Order: sequence, then structure tokens, then C-alpha cells
Amino acid sequence: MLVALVGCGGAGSNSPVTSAPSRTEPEPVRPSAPWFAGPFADEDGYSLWLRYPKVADPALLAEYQAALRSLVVGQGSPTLALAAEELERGLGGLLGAAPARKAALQEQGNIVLGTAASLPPGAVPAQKLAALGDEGFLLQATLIEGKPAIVIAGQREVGVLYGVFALLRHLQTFRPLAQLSLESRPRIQRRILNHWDNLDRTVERGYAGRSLWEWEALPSSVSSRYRDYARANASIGINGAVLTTVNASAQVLTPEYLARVRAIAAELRPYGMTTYLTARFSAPIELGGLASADPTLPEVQAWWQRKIDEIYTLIPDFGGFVVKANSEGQPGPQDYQRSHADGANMLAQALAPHGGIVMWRAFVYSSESPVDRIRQAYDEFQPLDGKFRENVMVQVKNGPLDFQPREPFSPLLGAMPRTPIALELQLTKEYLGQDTHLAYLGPLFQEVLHADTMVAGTGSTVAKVIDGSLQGHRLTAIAGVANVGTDRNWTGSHFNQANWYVFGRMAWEPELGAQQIAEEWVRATFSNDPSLVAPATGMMMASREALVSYMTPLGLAHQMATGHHYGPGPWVNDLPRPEWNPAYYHRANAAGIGFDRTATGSNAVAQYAPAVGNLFASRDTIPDEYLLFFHHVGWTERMRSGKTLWEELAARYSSGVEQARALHTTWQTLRGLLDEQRFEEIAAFLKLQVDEARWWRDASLGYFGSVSGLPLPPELEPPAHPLSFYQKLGCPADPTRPRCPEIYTP
Ligand code: BDP
Repeated sequence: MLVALVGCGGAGSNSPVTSAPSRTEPEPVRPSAPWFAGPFADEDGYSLWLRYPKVADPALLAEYQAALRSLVVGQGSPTLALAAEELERGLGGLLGAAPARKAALQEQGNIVLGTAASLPPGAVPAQKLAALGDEGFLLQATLIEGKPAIVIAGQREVGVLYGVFALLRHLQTFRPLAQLSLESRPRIQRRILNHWDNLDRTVERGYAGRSLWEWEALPSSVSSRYRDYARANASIGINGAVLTTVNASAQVLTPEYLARVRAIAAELRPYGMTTYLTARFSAPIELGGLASADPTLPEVQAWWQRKIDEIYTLIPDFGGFVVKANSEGQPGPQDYQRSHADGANMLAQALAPHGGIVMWRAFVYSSESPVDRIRQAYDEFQPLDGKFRENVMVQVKNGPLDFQPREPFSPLLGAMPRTPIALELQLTKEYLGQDTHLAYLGPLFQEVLHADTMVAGTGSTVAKVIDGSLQGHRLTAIAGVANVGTDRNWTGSHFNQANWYVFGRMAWEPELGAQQIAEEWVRATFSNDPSLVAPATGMMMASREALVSYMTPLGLAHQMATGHHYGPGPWVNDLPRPEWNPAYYHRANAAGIGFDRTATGSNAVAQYAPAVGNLFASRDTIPDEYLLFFHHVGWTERMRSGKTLWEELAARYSSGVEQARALHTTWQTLRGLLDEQRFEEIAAFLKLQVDEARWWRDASLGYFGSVSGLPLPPELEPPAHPLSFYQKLGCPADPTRPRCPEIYTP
């Protein structure tokens, strides 16, 4: 929990199923002139939000320098040493000089760093330290032996490391040091990146280069980038990484690969990170030569037990497995008429003696159940509630479909009270413009975390399901499908770094507002210059809604072209499995558009708590944002705005393009307020985004207009090309760097 010093509202959402977050830190100081003005040295983005440029404002600099002159740090493990080094590095940059290390407190300007074992006696009462838990920290301006000091303390060293990053963030965002008093501990225990990385170093749905894991060079050669990666994660509180993709290869469980995993784990460990892998369910057949992977067979159980024991001999703090089973062709227990619980429990039993866990994914669907794909996860998993071992979590994607620009929260969230649920979010924007489009995911994550499931009355938010407080679970986790790769800027575009950042910050404290985090990221990544902070933060906050408008407004979903999920494909209706087709999701016909999921249709609304299900089921109460996700609506039916559905749809697509143009125009006003290199790289992507937004709008309206038979309202811009032009486009040539030259304007 964060102890708020100053409270004020963050960015809320209009949706009735969300609640407003709160602010938790003191306001940044608004510095006096002069502003540090260019020329700025070019930056390639490698430093992320950990740039530590010197504080430009003289008054603030003087305040910081006076308070942070010397550093007292006791003996500890490598983690405490890293914490001290990070502080020196950060202050060396921000203040122009690192604090001098001292053995004893000075008269003024002390920073004291440590745990109960290494702090000077009396620095922090033992009870207070104990209350911080395993990872929490305390930042406190205080007097020790009558001498002023800033204390950074944790019960464990990793807490001190997090505290150092918190103090640096405090300074990076120009907050006052006087009366500093901040206690913080994570609400969610396991905050994990899920890499969808293959062993050949391709990254499934990756748009930022190759996999970071240099399997071919490991274990003898260990890239320095692993530490940089771990440091970045520690700076935002991420404490775990699943190294391999959910569509797993058994090969990673061979001794050759496990030796390499061990080498990576050794690099991540000092930064508080735990290593996990994905387990391919059929590994006993592929690696063990067994005839079956049936989880009830003793030889299968024995094989896994031996394998897991072997892993723990190499990596004693190994976290456990993520498993995708019986989904999209992956092997699993159902191949042997066993349940997901049978499969998960078998692995969990073998992991339990070592303290490991299983995160069993609920993302399952198959063509045999064509009623409504979005019902399937709930239908298969909800009845298994209470059947899992205590070290099993069920890992649920935020929405019932698949990481769409907008979907309602998954009805499984809250519906399995006896099972700890891990929330899976996607940082790599598979369905949200991939590397190029600016789409800051903070508002999306906030929308999910603050959604009220109503399973135990008002206030049963997804955040409370995930942090265990609603249903009394101690095992808690949140997973983000990683967006990092070998690109110099890590994430394919500069703004995509913010999605890594916001995931970590919200995983630590789900009540933090998206806007607050965006502003913090802008200040650390670009500058504290007020003429940049407000517009850049505003761009971020508007970006996801802009994208929803030009891609999938009013609750449409999965309209992306086949396979690569880049660009529009609403006309696609010839794929072998019905639920692969965009037409399956929009159900547009001469009468109207949208998927009827009320009682007259698939009745997926019944999977929600009645208060939420009824809200979604009624045309009177459903928020416009989810309308076509749950209802088939006539083209000329009236909307709340007074427009017909067709007019509203056309207006929303068009406003999405307008908003994309506004992002581009606003960015142009920031020239000169940051380095040229990042400015130009971002500007180039924003230009592509404008053209691609137009593509989405024109192709979608062209197609839906052809189905509805209705003309575009006359006040709206006509499409740039006829529908047939868009239907014939074959782009992108390279799905990892998706581009469509045919639609770009000069
Ligand atoms: C879909 C992705 C696919 C993943 C799948 C999953 O397109 O690459 O394997 O999700 O989460 O969104 O298993």
C-alpha cells in the first residue's frame, strides 16, 4: 500500500463499470526559468526512463544537492551493492556529482541505505520495517543521532533497491524532498513479463527485433543486456520473467538449454527477478520417450518430477511454469480425456516441494464449440473452481476474446473464488498498431483493473480479485506479454516503452492512475519542461481511444486482417475456422451489425454477475463502448447521441482519424524540446499512424457501407479509394515490421 501524502483524482473512465483511481505522491515542483534549452544530444532510447540528466532548475538542484551529499551504506549481498551503485549513478547524473561514501553520518546531507541488518541503530523502528513485507520500502526524511538524513530502507535488500529507484523517480519528476515520507509495498506478489520468445530467437507477436536471449552464445557468453533488462524491470518493480513462448518447445527443458536458462537466471536474480519457463505438456513424449503424457500415469508424473528436480538443482529459486494446453493446437490433458485441473495439478505437485507454481492459461478455444468463442474460457474453467492444488493459478486474459483494443473484462475474473487468478495483459500491441502506432495502454489497463465485477457486491474490482483481497488469496500474480527485443530502443518505438513502464507501475499499485504514470514517464523519458509534459501526456492519454475509434469503435472487435493482425480485414469470411474470421465477430448484414450476446443470442452476458450481465444485456444501460460486442443493432436505430447507428459509426471512425492527425500535429509543436533523433523517429511513426488510421477508417466504412447500403453522411470526408482497392492489398511483406507502402501519402 502507498501512504498518500497528497490526494487528488487521477484520470477516470466514463464507463459505469470502473471506479476512479487516486494520486499517491506529492505534486512535482513547477520549476522556475531558465529551462534547459537545446541543442540536446541525440538519444537512441536505450536508456529508457533511466536517463538521469542533470536537474536544470537552479533552486531545485541546490535543494537536492544539499540534502543528498553523502551516502552511508552497510554490508550486504550483491543486491544492496546494486542499490548503492544505482543511487550513485542516478545522483551522479541528476545532481552532477555522486554522493561521497562515508562510514559515519555527517552533520548535513546524509543518505542512509539498508535493511535492519545494515542500517544504523534506531534509523527506522523495527516494527515499521517488518510492516514493509518482502519487497516494500520506506523513504523518510528524518533525524538520526540528531543529523538530518534521507533513509531508504527495506525489510529485505530488494526493497532497498526498489526504494532507490523510487527516490530517483522522485527526483527525476522534480518532487520536493522536504518532509519526504513514502511507504510502499506491492499489492500483487508476482509481477511477471511473459516473453513469447522462440528458441530460434524469433519472437511471436514481437515487433522490436529478435529475442533478447542469445541461446546460441549461452551459457559461455553472457550478454550485458540481460542486466540492463533486469535493471529496467527492477526500476518499475517487475520481479519475474517467463523466458519462453506459450506455444512452447520441449527443447528448453533439455540439459543443454537448462544450463543456458541458469545463466540468464543468474543475471536477473540480483535485481530481484525470478525466472520461469513455459512447459510443453507433451515433453515426456518428446524428451522422455514415453508413449503418453497422460497426467494420471505414474511414469509421466515421475518424468516431470525428475525434470523439475533437475531444474531446481540448477536454479534453486526457479519460479515455475506457464502452460498453454489444449488451445490452438497445443497438447494438453484433454488429449487423454483428463481435465485442465488434472494437468495443472500433476505439474503443481512436482513443483510444490520446491516452492514453484503453475500458471495455467485459460485462453482456450476450439472450433468444436462454435456457439460463441468468447464463452469458452468461462465454460471450461469456471466449473473447475476449487479443483486446483494450492500452488496453481489460472491465468486469464483481460478480456474474453483476445487482447483487443477494447473488450469488456473477462467474466472469469471474480467467478472462481476458490482459485487464485493471474491477470494476463499484452504489452506488445499485436492488435493495437504493433510497433508504429502510439497507443498508450495505461487507460486500457486501468479500465480493466478498475472494472467492477460485482461478484461480491459493489467494489469487487478486478484489481481486488487479482491482488487476492476480495477472495482471500495469498498467491497473487499479474503477467504482461513483453514488448521488448533487441532493438536499440528495446520496444520498437519510443512510445512503446511507456507500455512496459505502465505495466510495472500498475502491477505494483493497481490504483495508480494511467495519467499520473504517463506524466511520470514523460518527465523521466523526455523532460520536465512544462511545455512538453502536458502535451505529450495528453497525447498518450488520448491515443488508445483514438485507435479504438479508427479500428474498432462501438464495441467492434477482431476486425484485423488475417494472420498478422495488422490492417483492416472486415470482409474476411473464408477462413476454415469460423472464429478466425472478422465477419464472425461483426455479424454485419443488411439489417444491422454486432454480435448478439444477450439471451436472444449466445447469452454470454449470463457469465457475468447479474448486475453486470443485466447492464450489458440492456440496450438502455450498456455503455456505447461495448454496444456491438453484445448487441446486434439495426443500421438506422437511434443512438444516445441522436444519430443513427450508421451515422454514429461513421462519425466515430472519422473522429479516430482526426485524433490521429491531432497526435501528429501536437508532436510537431514539441520540436526543439527534446533531442532531434527521438523527435524525428517519433514524428515518422506518427505520420504512418495518420495514414494507417485513414486506411482503417476508409476500408472499414467502405465495407460496412457496402453491407448496409447506406451512403456516408455528406459532411464526412469520402474514402481515399474504393473498397476493392483495400480488399486487394497484400501488405505487410514482413509481419515483424508491418508496413503498407500502397496507402502512405507523401
Ligand atoms: C493470440 C496470438 C497468438 C498467441 C495466442 C495465445 O495471436 O500468437 O499464441 O494469442 O495467447 O493473441 O496463446
